[in-house]
Amino acid sequence: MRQGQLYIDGQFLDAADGRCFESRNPFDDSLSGMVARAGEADVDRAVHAAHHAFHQGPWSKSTPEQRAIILGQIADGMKGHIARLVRCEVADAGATRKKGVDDVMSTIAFIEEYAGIAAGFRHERPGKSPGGLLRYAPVGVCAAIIPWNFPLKMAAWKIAPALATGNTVILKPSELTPLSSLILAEIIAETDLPAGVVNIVTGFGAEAGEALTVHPLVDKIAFTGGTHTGRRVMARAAQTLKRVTLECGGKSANVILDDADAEMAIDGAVYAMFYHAGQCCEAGSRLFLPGTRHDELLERLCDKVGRIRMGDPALKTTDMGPLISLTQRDRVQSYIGLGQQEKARLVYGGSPPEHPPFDQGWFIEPAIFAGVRPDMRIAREEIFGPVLCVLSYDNDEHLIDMVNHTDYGLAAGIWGADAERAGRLATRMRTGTVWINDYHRFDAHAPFGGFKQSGVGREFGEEGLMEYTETQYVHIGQEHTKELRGRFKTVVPE
Ligand code: TXE
Repeated sequence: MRQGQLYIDGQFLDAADGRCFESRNPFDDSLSGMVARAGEADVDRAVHAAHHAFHQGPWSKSTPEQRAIILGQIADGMKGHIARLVRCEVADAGATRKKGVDDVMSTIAFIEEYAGIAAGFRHERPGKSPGGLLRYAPVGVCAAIIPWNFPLKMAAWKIAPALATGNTVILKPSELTPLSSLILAEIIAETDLPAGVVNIVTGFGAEAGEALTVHPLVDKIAFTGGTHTGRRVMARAAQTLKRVTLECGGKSANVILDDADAEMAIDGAVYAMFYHAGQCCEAGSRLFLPGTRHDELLERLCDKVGRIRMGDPALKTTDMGPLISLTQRDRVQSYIGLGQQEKARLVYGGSPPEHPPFDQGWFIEPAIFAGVRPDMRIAREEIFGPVLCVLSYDNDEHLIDMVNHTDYGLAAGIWGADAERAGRLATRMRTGTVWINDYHRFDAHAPFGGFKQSGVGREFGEEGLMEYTETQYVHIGQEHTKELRGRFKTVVPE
């Protein structure tokens, strides 16, 4: 079992009031760690450390190259702890071994990619008006609040762009999955990053999370989590007009066109929905089948889902592990009951297996509902578990109406042979991402985020980086151009 402390101002500390909390393994409810429970006083201390490091320390004035070196050191440090990090994501977050390995390796690759992005970031650029130049200054103290479905990945998705642009950070991982962030703290402590630039506080949303959202010295909140929580975070952050980026829920459409290769499309649909037991914000949880091929594709789908191997996430052979918590399983089960009440047809699974080894943890069989209509609650609300809603469409107009009939707008998938038609449909979808003949594809250069109530702002790409900067316009009167050339030499012409 791991013991974890808070990481504040370069030091490992207990909570000021000495409190701890348990982190448990969702496979068998065993204890996976005991960690410090940050309260308001600890958050205040971490924020002051980040504020001091930003305003008094060298970090915010460092060059892009220096930032890239530190990001490289973090990635290299992680390479020395790969097996440990994978074990941690499996035991603490219920990731299958395959997902755990993918999470750790892709996190390392992502940070390395960001080191390159940091090195190439042009924080001073010529403006369009004469004598004008644009500076992209760091926002300041950034609080990153992250969920439990991709704990290590999401920590990196927030910390890397924040550091690449010269900010300081307080990371609050989910109370359900605090352990990989603490390994990350150990790794960061070994780098040359100045104390106080990254601080990690483990604790609960209602305590540590809330304290961050209203702290006057926090300049930006970068949040990933449920839409309901996102709304509350934004409302509280509004008291001090913090910059806020939110990556919230989704009810993403995955569309199979009538000319699609059935095998590829059904494989894609199963991957889009059931990866990590459906606990992905971008999960393809509404599957649209053409009326003309509905029965054939549904049969293939049930057959394919029947081959998902549910089991101990630590085993290499397991495809699907448990849900994160009993609360989450109860929530998913209640939606399965609701779907039946709404008269959708449960054509596959949906029960919690009660025999060993499943009886100690938070398992539920994958479920498929057919005959789903767009106005049903199971088609409109995020379930965040392995429950797929299948809808049938008559033509492209009918399809687009239903795809966009949702409060969410995170992602969508299209499977088909006619690229021109798929591209045309993509432009009519009100979502931040559209994957054509692919799904769950993330890239440090590809902006990701939601239309509508799926979020505010973008992560990744130039757009994502800009979310961690403030634009400063500097005008240089003609008579001073010469003196200032030295200071702004990258952009003031000779
Ligand atoms: O997430 P929360 P929960 C969705 C999904 C899921 C639902 C609830 O539908 O069923 O949200 O999950 C912190 N102020 N997603 O309750 O509450 C919390 O400690 C500040 C989608 O577990 O959103 C954690 O660190 N912070 C999502 C983080 O917010 C607060 C992934 C996320 O927790 C807070 C997870 C508060 N008042 C759930 N309350 C996605 N987009 O991937 C909580 N937190």
